[in-house]
Amino acid sequence: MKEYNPHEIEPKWQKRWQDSGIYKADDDSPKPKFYSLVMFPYTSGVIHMGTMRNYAIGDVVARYWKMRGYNVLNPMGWDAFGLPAETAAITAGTHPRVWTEANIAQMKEHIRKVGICYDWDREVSTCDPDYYKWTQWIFVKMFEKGLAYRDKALVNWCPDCQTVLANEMVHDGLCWRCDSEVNKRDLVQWFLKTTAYSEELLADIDTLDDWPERVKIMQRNWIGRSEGVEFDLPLQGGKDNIRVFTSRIDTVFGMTFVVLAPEHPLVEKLTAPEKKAEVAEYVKKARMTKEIDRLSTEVEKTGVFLGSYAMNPMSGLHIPIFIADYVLMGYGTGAIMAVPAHDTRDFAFAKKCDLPIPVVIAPDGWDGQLLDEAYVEEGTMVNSAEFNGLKSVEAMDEIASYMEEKGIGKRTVNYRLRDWLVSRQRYWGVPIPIVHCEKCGMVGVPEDELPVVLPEIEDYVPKGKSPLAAVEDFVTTKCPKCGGPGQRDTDTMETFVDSSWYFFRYADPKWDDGPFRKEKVDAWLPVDQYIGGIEHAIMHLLYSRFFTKFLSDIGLTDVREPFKRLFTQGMVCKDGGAMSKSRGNIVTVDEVVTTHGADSGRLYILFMGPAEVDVEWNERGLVGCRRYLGRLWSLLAEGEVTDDEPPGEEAEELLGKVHRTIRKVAKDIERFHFNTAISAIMELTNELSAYKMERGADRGFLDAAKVLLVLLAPMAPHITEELWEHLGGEGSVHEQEWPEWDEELAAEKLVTIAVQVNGKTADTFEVSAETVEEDVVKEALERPKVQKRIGGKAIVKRVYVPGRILNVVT
Ligand code: ANZ
Ligand code: ZN
Repeated sequence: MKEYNPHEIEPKWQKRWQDSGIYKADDDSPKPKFYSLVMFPYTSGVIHMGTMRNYAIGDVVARYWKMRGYNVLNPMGWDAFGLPAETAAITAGTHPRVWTEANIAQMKEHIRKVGICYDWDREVSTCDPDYYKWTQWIFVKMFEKGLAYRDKALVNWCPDCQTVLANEMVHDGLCWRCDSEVNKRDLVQWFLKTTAYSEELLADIDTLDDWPERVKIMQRNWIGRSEGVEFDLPLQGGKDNIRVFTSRIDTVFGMTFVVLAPEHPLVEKLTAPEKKAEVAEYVKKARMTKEIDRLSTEVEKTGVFLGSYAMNPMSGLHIPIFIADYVLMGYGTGAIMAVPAHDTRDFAFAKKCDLPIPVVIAPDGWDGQLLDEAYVEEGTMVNSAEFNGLKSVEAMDEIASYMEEKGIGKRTVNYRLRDWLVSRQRYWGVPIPIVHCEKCGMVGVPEDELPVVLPEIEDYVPKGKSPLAAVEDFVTTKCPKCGGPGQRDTDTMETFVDSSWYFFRYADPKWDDGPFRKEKVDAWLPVDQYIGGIEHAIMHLLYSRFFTKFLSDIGLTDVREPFKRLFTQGMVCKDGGAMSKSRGNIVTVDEVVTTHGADSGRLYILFMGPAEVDVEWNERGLVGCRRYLGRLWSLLAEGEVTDDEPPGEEAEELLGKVHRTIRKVAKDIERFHFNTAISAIMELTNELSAYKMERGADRGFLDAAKVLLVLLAPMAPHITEELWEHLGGEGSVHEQEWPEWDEELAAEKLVTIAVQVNGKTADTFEVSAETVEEDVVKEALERPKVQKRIGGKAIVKRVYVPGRILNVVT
């Protein structure tokens, strides 16, 4: 046969696979199902080796489980709405739709070129009206259930993106997309009520046994459950109350002031006339301060006295009311009882404003002195009326019960999780399917009038207002309820809404009488293996879990958790940073395929390191993989293969190696250690090579070679297919069953090593016959008897007789 030429064999097999449809998932198969899913890409137009890692891993998983006898669903689609399409389109002068469609075509072509086995019959694109019709439908269902609502709120505004952002999209005070500083605005926006599921979203994390621990921790922290007490502080000379939330009710007698968030609705009312100017100034400043700085214990605490007082309902003390930016409107009630002796930030603030700092929780051995810093641990109750002498943990419970009995306050569970702000003042997204009617108020667009099609417009440059508002014949409509004049909502949904249910649609992608049929999704879901980046640990995974619970509650599915197993792959870095289009340090799939071929690229990306670890791109590694495939090619494609039976012992030795390799590769694939799986296959290749040199290509060689091809097929699908055909294999290598391994055959042959020190035997031990010298020496020198004999002297010489004796001379 000719030399190894990936550019010849790869397109050939890609076409054959496409024509034969071997990757189609079968809804009616009697086999057990396996749903393998990679996070679908944003349609940026390029697939680089960083994103390719994701698809390569998913492809191995899908191919492997197919060979293990499963009915595999391995779909692909496009997260096709979103800001970058607009930005790119604005600079290039093309319409976002045109830009997106061109990118999809190109990305699809690149994915085809690397031989990923998606079932393209199930392709889903979120900007396709056949898809977003159902995104809108789900939104209307949420609206009808009160889970989609419109409200005026203090929201995050990105001045650069000219739109609002959800809390999850503000990272350290910066916009997750463009890194601009986010500020706050009072705006009327659409929210999805994620908080209706706080409890369940948190509790069900415990059922996700096959999720990475760190993702579960991030989700738990984000939901942020906190138990405490909520109670009202009566205001002096008014009927209003200030409601506070505390997780430390045991410290209530130490409250010497109250702090409101600067944005708190009572601020204006509680500000004394002579304080108005100062307060207004402070509020303005606070609004411009980043949240991260506001919460930091490092930053100096500032605040303003409002000139009015409230009462501590437990001690009866009258205490001053302040505003300070370290209290946030978005958490708890937006107001706190300040206990300077036991809270670090309150302490700093009290010091600065010269407020009293009475101790109410005494540390062990406390002598009544004032504190140098806040004491935040547990202790014994003091200065707390009838609760004195109790342990603070007990007092926590007793005080809470007391307050509940007296009707002063009540135990509550507070969550950090906020409702999800989903409306955006941008063009390229799903129109919110709501009509505003003077008579009926807000009306959800009924199913038979969906989709509300995103109109084609010329001017979609952001102006801080929805571009759709300028499209008169879009806005003007009839109220679906009363038929009177109505106006369409002009915001669009953010793209995380689109991606919160796409994995359901793959199970029934063409259904047009609903988002999907229950029997289809209940047969395919949950996703057996989800693979994606750690950057989605919170947003996408949380929103998808929320959607799943909602869809289940309205009877569309029995599934309550969408992703059974989750794997987060590490990043591919180059020049000191993660590969990304914006950083300009990418290696594209296209260039790798063009220079070295798809199989080499795939093999290298899997071989670079453990799949969960970040790795640095290195061209030489890629070349090495190409070389390996070249060697494999000459080994199997050159020379005659005979039907001769090999002699017993030699056949047995090779067979042992084959079975050990089958076992290792299977186990490694299942735990995402593709790199060591590939090493094992490379070792087997070397063994075969030595065998061929000694014995020639006989029957034993042929059998082992075929197994090797099957094991390598999920990783390098083209070359294995070609060589399989060459060796006379039946059908496609990808339709072979994963070979069974025989533990007995796979058992390692053991040998006994005698360790001699200066010619005298010090110890003997057993190792696998295949252990290399380095490991034998290491183990030998660690043995106590050997160490004793050496007695700390330097080793000047050592001689190893393989499999028998190690002699060291001191
Ligand atoms: C009094 C107190 C005394 C507090 C003490 C702590 C220690 P977690 O546990 O995270 O839920 N807090 C409440 N609402 C706040 C807001 N909007 N902005 C900033 N801080 C707020 O935190 C609950 C605690 O955080 C509450 O308990 C409150 O301070 C503060 F020795 O109340 B604590
Ligand atoms: Zn109406």
